[in-house]
Amino acid sequence: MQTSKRRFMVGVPLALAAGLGTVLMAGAGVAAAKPKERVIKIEARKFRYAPNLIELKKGEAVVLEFRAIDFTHGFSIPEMKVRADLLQGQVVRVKLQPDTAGQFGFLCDNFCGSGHEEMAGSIIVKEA
Ligand SMILES: [Cu+2]
Repeated sequence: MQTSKRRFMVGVPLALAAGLGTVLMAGAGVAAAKPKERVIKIEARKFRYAPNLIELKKGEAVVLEFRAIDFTHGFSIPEMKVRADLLQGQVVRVKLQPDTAGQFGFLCDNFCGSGHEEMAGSIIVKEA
C-alpha cells in the first residue's frame, strides 16, 4: 500500500515535466511578431544536414534555425568565418547576411562519428 502510493507520487512530477516540455516546444514555433529575416529551418543529425543546399540572395538577411537531433553537431562556414555549436535538443539560430555572391561550403566541425567527414553542405549566394 505504502509502496504503490510512493510510486504514484514519483510519477506525477515526471508527467508534469513531460507535459511542460511539449508546451514549450509548441510555443517556440509560434512567432508573435513578423520576423524581419527569412527563417530557414535546418535539421542536423548523424551525418547530414537537411536541407544541405541553401540558396540566398546577396545582401539578404536570414536566420538559420538549427535543430540538432542526436548530437551536439557543429556548423562552420570557413569562408564566412561563421561557426556555432548546434546544441543537441535545442534550437540554435545563426544570422547570416552574405555580401558576396558565390558558393560557400559548410561542415560539421564537432567530431560526431564514422560519417562525420560527409556531414557537409553548401550555401549558394546569388546576385540580387
Ligand atoms: Cu556532426
